Amino acid sequence: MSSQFDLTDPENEALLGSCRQAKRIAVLTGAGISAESGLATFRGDGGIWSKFKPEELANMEAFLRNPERVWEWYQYRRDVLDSANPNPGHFALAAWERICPEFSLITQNVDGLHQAAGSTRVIELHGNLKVNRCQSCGAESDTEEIRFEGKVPKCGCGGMLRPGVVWFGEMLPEAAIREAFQSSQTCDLFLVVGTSAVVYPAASLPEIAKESGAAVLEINPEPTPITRWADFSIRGNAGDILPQLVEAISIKL
Ligand code: BV8
Ligand code: ZN
Repeated sequence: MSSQFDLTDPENEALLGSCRQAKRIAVLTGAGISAESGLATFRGDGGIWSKFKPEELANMEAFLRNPERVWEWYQYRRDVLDSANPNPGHFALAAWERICPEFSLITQNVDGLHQAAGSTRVIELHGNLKVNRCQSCGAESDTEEIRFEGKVPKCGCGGMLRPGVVWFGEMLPEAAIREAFQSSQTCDLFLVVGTSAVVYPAASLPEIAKESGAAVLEINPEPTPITRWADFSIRGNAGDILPQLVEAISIKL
């Protein structure tokens, strides 16, 4: 499906109307919005998980069983991230935030590209790849001086450091999930961009928004479990569609 978003299609008039009138917008993004920045998604062809199983790497048991293996994977992802930049999809959401009175950007991504694009109200549900956390005392540090080169990095207290991301089976950060639920319950437009909508509790947010009366717009080249009940579903790449959408509702990028 081409990503050409046909502005003249009368069906899009209703969509553009919802976007123009929206005063309170919440957005949920997933790995798909960073695909055009060259970062592999989790479940698509060649996706990160396709080589590994989440149970193999992104959970505490795997870390305690083989911390070097888990660190090797996260260091690889940090190194890839060093040469990744925000793409037009990230910049379009940052532009939209600047003109919308209430705009919450809820992300499952741990790559920090929304902040790099200028988004300021970013809720990171699954943590951030560029943070380390101590297994023993919980102290957090950034990754400037910490690199995995074969030995598990240690905290000043002697505890093992782990990447500051949320693993399967782990609670999401209290404040992040509270704010995310709050924005989903009060928004009048909820955008779902670049997520397969299979990871909970993040995937429950669009449902909550819908039940609370918001219009739900999905942007994804593939259908997802949300497609069948979303108010609008655009088949296309976020980096193409979002700039056209914000242009159409006349936001200067
Ligand atoms: C938890 C961080 C409470 C690490 C990740 C019900 C309720 C509560 C929990 C559960 C539940 N059911 C099951 C669970 C457990 C589990 C879960 O959801 N499992 C799933 C797999 C069934 N959830 C949890 O464990 C969560 N914790 O619930 O705590 C608790 C605690 C104890 C006991 C019970 C409950 C923690 C989940 C967080 C896991 N951490 N990542 C890391 O990154 O290494 S998850 C990982 O998946 C990433 O964060 C990723 O963001 C996330 C979701 O994936 P997507 O972002 O959607 O990426 P994906 O590749 O799947 O899809 C990409 C999409 O983009 C595709 O649709 C594709 O078509 C599209 N696309 C591609 N190109 C483009 C595009 N779209 C637009 N433009 C493009 N160019
Ligand atoms: Zn410590």
